[in-house]
Amino acid sequence: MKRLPALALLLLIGCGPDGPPQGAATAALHGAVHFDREPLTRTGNRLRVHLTDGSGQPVAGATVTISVVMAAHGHAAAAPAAQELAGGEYLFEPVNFTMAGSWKVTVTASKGELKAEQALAVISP
Ligand SMILES: [Cu+2]
Repeated sequence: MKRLPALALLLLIGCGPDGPPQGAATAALHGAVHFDREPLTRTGNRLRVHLTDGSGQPVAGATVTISVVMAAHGHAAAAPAAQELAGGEYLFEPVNFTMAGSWKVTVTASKGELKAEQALAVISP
């Protein structure tokens, strides 16, 4: 019973998983984007997006899309839909390039009113 006050204090400070997001710190969406394997191949690449909020907590249930564009030629390649994995991770597979050269892969993520976008310049063999 002596330790109860200390425990209560810890719970107040801790970020409870059941509570709704609060404050400005969580009102952000951050994405870390990477391919599973580099250098890239023409087809069959796997792109992962890991979403976190302003507190560094994973963000599940977001809408995440990619576009695969070769700007120099003014064309795009078909992009797969996201598969949502656990822990705020989203997988795009396969990411295919229809020709060798410079491509831009743009990731757009949104949840509620939060939005994040990140573009990667990549080279396909
Ligand atoms: Cu092209």
